[in-house]
Amino acid sequence: MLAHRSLSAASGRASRQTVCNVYASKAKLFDVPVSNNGARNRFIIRKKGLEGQIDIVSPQSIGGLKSPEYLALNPQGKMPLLVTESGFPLPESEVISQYLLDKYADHGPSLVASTPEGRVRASLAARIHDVYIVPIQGSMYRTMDSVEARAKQIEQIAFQLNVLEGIVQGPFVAGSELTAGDAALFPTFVFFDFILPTYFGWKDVFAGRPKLKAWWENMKKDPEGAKIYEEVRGGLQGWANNNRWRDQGIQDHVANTAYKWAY
Ligand SMILES: N[C@@H](CCC(=O)N[C@@H](CS)C(=O)NCC(=O)O)C(=O)O
Repeated sequence: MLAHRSLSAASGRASRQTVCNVYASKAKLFDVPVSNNGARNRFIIRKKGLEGQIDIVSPQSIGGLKSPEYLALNPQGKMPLLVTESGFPLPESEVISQYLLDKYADHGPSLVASTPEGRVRASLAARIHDVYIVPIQGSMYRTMDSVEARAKQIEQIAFQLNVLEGIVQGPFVAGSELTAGDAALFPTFVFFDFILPTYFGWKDVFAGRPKLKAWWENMKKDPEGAKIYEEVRGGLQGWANNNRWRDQGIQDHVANTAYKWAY
């Protein structure tokens, strides 16, 4: 039974005792390995050494993203979702990241830049990612009715890569310090790096984008970055093994040479 349910049911002394026990429970991040949004939280959890405080569990453990129990916690039916140790259900990966940095500020590296300029660069990168990239990332791997809409969104991904090239300072997003901005971008770049060359004919996602290229190589060398790379890429490889790009009609779309696919 999840904590907030017990909370709403709580009344009287005996129930308050139950609440105390529930309050003592460990925080849970609902997520799966291939989830790029959740991977930014997994990166932060590991980087800050919070595995003892937060369990990472699959939404399937409570029936899946669209189950009544999960929807009661996150009506959007999306992951990641953090249920804090006090039972508060917190969706939205960037909000979760900021909560982790705040709540566990004294635990491990801060992952917050030491200057206003560094901090704003990190939050700008995360915002560009969330506002302009996440809504169209499905064009790389989901079924879409319109070949034209898919082609436009792939072009838009190329444009947003150029925008990010102008934001990343190097060697990390915010300069010399690793921040939540790096955590936000890196897992989605695992998608770009795997999918765009394999299924859309891109030669190299980083061609003409030297800052992103240096940042990418740097992030892959980071131990927690390497783990995220393996998890997300492993999930994408699983999709490939199941012929996802054929079965979702993506390969048929890309075969249409009236549209440009590679940038
Ligand atoms: N803005 C949300 C996006 C969450 C999102 O789209 N999550 C994906 C996985 S990375 C998901 O749950 N997809 C399943 C679905 O939409 O049914 C966030 O940053 O957490």
